Amino acid sequence: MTARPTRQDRFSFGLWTVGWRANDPFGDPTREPLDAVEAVHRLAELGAWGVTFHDDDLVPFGSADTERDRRIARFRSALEGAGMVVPMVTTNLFGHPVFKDGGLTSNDRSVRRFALRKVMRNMDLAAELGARTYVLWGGREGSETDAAKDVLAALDRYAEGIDTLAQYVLDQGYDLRLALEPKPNEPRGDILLPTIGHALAFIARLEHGELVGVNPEVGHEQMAGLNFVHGVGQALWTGKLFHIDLNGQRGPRYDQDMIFGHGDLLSAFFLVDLLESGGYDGPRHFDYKPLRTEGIEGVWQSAAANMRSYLLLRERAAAFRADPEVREAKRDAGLDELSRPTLAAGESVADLRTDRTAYEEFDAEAAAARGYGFVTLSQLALEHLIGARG
Ligand code: GLT
Ligand code: MN
Ligand code: MN
Repeated sequence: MTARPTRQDRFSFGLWTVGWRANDPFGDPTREPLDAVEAVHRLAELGAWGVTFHDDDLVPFGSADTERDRRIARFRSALEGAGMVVPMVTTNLFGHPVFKDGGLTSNDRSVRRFALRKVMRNMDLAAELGARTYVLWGGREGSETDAAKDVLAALDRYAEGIDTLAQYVLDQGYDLRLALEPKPNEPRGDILLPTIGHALAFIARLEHGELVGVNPEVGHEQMAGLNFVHGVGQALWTGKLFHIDLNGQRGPRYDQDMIFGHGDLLSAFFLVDLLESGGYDGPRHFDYKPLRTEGIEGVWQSAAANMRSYLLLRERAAAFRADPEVREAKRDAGLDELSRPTLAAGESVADLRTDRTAYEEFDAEAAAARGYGFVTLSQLALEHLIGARG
């Protein structure tokens, strides 16, 4: 197989992914801490292009300034040595108990102010390291009981928080865009902005919405039972797909964060096809958790597996698109016709209103008798995916 990752593929990993020590609600860590410098070098060797982090991944919460400077300097020289970039940075607004009722939407105003300052401080570092995207995952922004959260007020505070951060980016002249990451639940019982659609509607009401987009994660939409390809399609259509978290999930259950392709494989195939053909040129970022059963070798094998899954799916998707039989099946299925505007060039609503062929003379029974051939197309996709064709 030819699938070997290169820097041009723009694969990136969170420090918290390969560095996850595999502590879960039922058990202790099964792996030793991983040094960020080691992570940078190993990921670079595997062909990754970038690393991302939360403030607290790099510098433990509450560290003294001298310790912070020391850790940042070490990390920087590792990046330079390995030729790795930092395309995205994010903030931990969920780990410390102070954020138990959220960061930007906590009922406690002083916590909201602290959260804003924590983000702003890390934005300075993000800009310094050349990151272009700043992710905000509001895992603690939500509630377990509807009695505890005034949703309208919380959304006002959420919008105020995001607009304040966008204003900070503008004031500082940073070349950063903000990307909101939706998730329906976990760790909160219910999280605000639970899906891509909620996030897009929220962004449309912001004062600085032009600076804000989304960072959708495969598993998060699938936890909500939604079609990730459709959600990403709508984000692309809106010009808001700023970043993406790739991983695997098997249906609505807890957040599995599996290797990309190890969940809903058909959906992963169509996702890669969409990203590669739909004009997305941002990072291919993996947000997964190496299985708790694995030692450190398994961690590196899983990092490589994510990239390999993507590259193999990219090959398969390209072969699918190029196959003459597929092209014909797509035509038969009406996909060419879907790209044609429903009204003719220059046709007005009044013209449509008086077009007898569109309604009075339209033979609905004949049109209803048409078969669309979607089964053929779907089977062709499956056969390409499993390598049964070309
Ligand atoms: C956390 C979460 C992820 C987010 C990260 C960004 S943190 O691990 O589960 O989905 O992308 O804050
Ligand atoms: Mn997740
Ligand atoms: Mn994520």
